Amino acid sequence: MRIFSGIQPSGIPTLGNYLGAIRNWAALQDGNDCIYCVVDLHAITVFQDPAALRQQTREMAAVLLACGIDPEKHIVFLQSAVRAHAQLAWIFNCVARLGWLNRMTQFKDKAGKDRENASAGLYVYPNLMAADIHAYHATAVPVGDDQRQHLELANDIAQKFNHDYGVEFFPRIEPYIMGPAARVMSLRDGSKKMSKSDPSEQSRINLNDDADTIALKIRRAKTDPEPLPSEPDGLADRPEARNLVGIYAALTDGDAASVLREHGGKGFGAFKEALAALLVDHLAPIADETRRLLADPDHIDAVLGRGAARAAAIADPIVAEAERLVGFVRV
Ligand code: AQP
Repeated sequence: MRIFSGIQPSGIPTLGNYLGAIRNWAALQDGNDCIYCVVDLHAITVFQDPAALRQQTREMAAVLLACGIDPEKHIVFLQSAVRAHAQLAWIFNCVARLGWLNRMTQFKDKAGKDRENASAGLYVYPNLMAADIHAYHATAVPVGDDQRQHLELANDIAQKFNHDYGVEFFPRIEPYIMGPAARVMSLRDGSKKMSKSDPSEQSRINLNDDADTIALKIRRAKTDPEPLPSEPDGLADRPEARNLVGIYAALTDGDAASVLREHGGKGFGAFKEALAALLVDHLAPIADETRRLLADPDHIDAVLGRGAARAAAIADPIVAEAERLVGFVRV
């Protein structure tokens, strides 16, 4: 099975990125052929300061390596270094229908009320994402729950391409949405997902937060006055409590029931302390290793350079064939 997934270097990766995606990427390496991409073309759909983008891009690559992704057995690279992504995205811009893009909830969330001022890139973001995956004929895509709709669109695009050109060229892809924390929510608002670009620093745990910062953010996380219920049903109308229990479950490889067997009936004070300790245990080694890797940016660049060459060797012939099917003349 060929696996593809990507992450935007649009800030410091969060606990949501880790539990919803990166941790699963690492786990899927055994027995699969994995291609993991830092999607910098996607990041600039919202303005990024160039110096900050360069820094965030290397940081994101370092985090992936620190989380155990093996760039020798698998492929880790930067999206902008492999031209095939943008080339196929243009073809997909001409295959996808406006009506399909109009239904994308991520665009609505990110553009907010000021739609007229959003970049055209943000609007066609899902077409580029479809190209990222189909340029490798990948069939499995590990993502957080927020990306489910984009993957359905990627399948619609492939199906329409195959139909329009009378071929069976792009395969169907399956989302891999794994674990009890496939959608980690903001620590300040249980109805909003945790995001690296949320203006509120208190809304998220960053993978480079130190122990004191993690403990403080968890202590300040929004909750309600009731103690924790003893059964998962009792979390139904309590999004903030459900979120913290989901994070605890993911970190202990359990589920809401196992967490509530241990902590049900207790107040949030003790539970938050236990959760903060678990988070520090998990995240401190990643932060230490990320710092160590970042001390040698030439090594990171060399890893990414080798990854890009190997990625292009797979994607270029696939995209060249898509261009031939469309009818482009090569002389
Ligand atoms: N809160 C989340 N819970 C679970 N999974 C999440 N992912 C993102 N947020 C959560 C998953 O992380 C992967 C990489 O995401 P991305 O960086 O490509 O884009 P995103 O989904 O838009 O993530 P952010 O953190 O919200 O970034 P910004 O703030 O820049 O938009 C994806 O698999 C995603 O599902």
